Amino acid sequence: MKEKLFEQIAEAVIDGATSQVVSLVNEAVSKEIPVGEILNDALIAGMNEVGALFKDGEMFVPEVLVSAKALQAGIDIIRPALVEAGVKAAGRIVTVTVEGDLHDIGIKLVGMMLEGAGFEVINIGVDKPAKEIIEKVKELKPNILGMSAMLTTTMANMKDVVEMLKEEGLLEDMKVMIGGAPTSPMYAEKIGGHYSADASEAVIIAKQLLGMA
Ligand code: B12
Repeated sequence: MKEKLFEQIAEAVIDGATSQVVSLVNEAVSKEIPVGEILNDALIAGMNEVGALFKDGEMFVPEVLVSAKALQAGIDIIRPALVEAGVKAAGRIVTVTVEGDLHDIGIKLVGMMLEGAGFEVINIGVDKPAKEIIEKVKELKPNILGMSAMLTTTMANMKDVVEMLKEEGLLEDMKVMIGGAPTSPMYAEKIGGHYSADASEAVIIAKQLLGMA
């Protein structure tokens, strides 16, 4: 039964048992379970539990990183199928983590879900200063810029990027999506972006922004 398998995969992510995640995800794929379900109901479910355990002080950063590595190994297996499941490129999205911030697990998940939904996604990395982000936007001409910040101290850098985009007239043909723990719909509205709480919602918002939903 797939529910049992999902539970085992989630457990393996929580335990940071990479080889177990790999073999269980391979098993799920060989049973032709839809990759979207493997991602959401098994892998991300496990990582969500890791987040909850971390919040409650029952897991610590090194363990979280081991879990994240196991999660990544699982994601790597289903990535080609996820991308294939998407239709033709629905638009180009550039993703980035703003200056001062090294967190990229969340934004990579967002990117993967967007790829799965048919978008072309280009991640330009972490700790990127506003100027560099603007240069990349000019070069890559995305339909959407997706920015991530996980620290209250780095969140403000998103505002600088949006202001520079406005100054350069780049917001006329492009939308900005933001996310990450300290951000909120109110903050997004304040700076002139669009918020989404998680990777699944990011797909819905991106489609809405491009008039596809
Ligand atoms: C893993 C982790 C790390 C790893 C990062 C590894 C990596 N490669 O990403 C390491 C160990 C490096 C790290 C370092 C630090 N961290 Co840290 N970290 C975390 C942790 C435990 C999990 C984050 C994570 O990956 N979650 C899993 C993913 C899937 O979820 P997510 O990131 O929230 O992303 C989802 C949504 O937010 C959303 N989303 C995210 N970005 C975007 C972008 C867009 C466009 C959209 C649409 C959606 C979206 O969609 C994602 C998928 O659903 C969090 C705690 C937590 N519960 O969040 C702390 C946390 C974010 N870290 C914290 C801190 C303080 C730090 C350090 C300062 C610690 C230190 N003293 O050194 C450093 C800062 C380093 C730096 N300059 O960035 C604090 C931030 C507090 C704050 N409010 O500012 C947190 C909240 C922990 C805490 N409770 O104190 N961290």
